[in-house]
Order: sequence, then structure tokens, then C-alpha cells
Amino acid sequence: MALERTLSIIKPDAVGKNVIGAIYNRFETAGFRIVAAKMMHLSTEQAEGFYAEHKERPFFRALVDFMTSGPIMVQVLEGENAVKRHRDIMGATNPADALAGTLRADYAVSIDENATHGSDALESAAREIAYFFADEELCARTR
Ligand code: IDP
Repeated sequence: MALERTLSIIKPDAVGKNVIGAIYNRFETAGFRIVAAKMMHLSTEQAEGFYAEHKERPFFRALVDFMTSGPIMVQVLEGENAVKRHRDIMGATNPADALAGTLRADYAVSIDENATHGSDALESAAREIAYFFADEELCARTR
């Protein structure tokens, strides 16, 4: 297995529920190391840019409105097979389909407000990490 980095977002609904620490605990328990993190309140332009691949989808405007409705926590997780393992920890996009014990089963209420984001492939992880963090903001976790 390869050491990978993936982009994680705790979305406005989960930040509003005050479960940042609970979610970080899941990440650390799973063996991920957080190598960068920041709280942000996205502008409309930032949210539109991040989700540009979805701009023709019917839910795009609602998604941008939701993602700008409050602060988010953005972090880079590092670990073995991080992209896929983080997606497994999050659970299905629609919380109604998410397996018990996943973040979306525990913290999301609907497909529109589904608590977390995670990169879906190594290529998108690299692009999404660069969208939010400069190279020098990524910290080596060697201890
Ligand atoms: P993902 O977040 O599980 O990778 P994507 O298909 O990339 O799912 O969609 C991005 C986000 O857009 C989802 O997390 C969800 O918030 C929203 N979304 C996706 N599909 C729908 C839908 O059918 N209705 C409403 N919102 C959706």
C-alpha cells in the first residue's frame, strides 16, 4: 500500500453541530495524520470553483449555497491508501445509503447536507489540496 494524501472537508452542517473534534478523532483512530488544517468561510466564487465539475448539475446552486452557509474545516489527511480509506470512513454520498458507523450515517441528514467531503481519486486529491493549501503549508509528520 502507498502513503497517500487526500483532501477532507467538514461541511457547514457538521461544523454547526460542533462535531469537528469527534470527526478528527475518527481520522486519528483510523491512523491518518493531519498534515494541514484550516477553518474557512468560503465565498461564492471559492465554492463554485471547488465544485466546478458539477456546474451543469441541477443541485449546483443549492450545493454552493450550502457550502457558503457557514464555516468549514479543511484538512489534508495522510496515510496508507488514504483516498479510498477516507471515502470508506465517510460513507455513501446519500446518508440514507451510508453504512452504520460511517461519518455520514452518524452526522449527515440528507444528500444536500452530508457532513463531509473527501477526494475521490489521487488526481483529484492533488488538485483539491492545491486548491486550498500552498505546498509550504503541508507539514511533514516525522515524529
Ligand atoms: P461525494 O461528495 O460523495 O464525492 P459527488 O457526487 O462528488 O459526491 O457530489 C458532490 C456533492 O454534491 C455531494 O457531497 C452532495 O453534497 C452534492 N450532491 C451530489 N448529488 C446530489 C444530488 O443528487 N442532490 C443534491 N446534492 C447532491
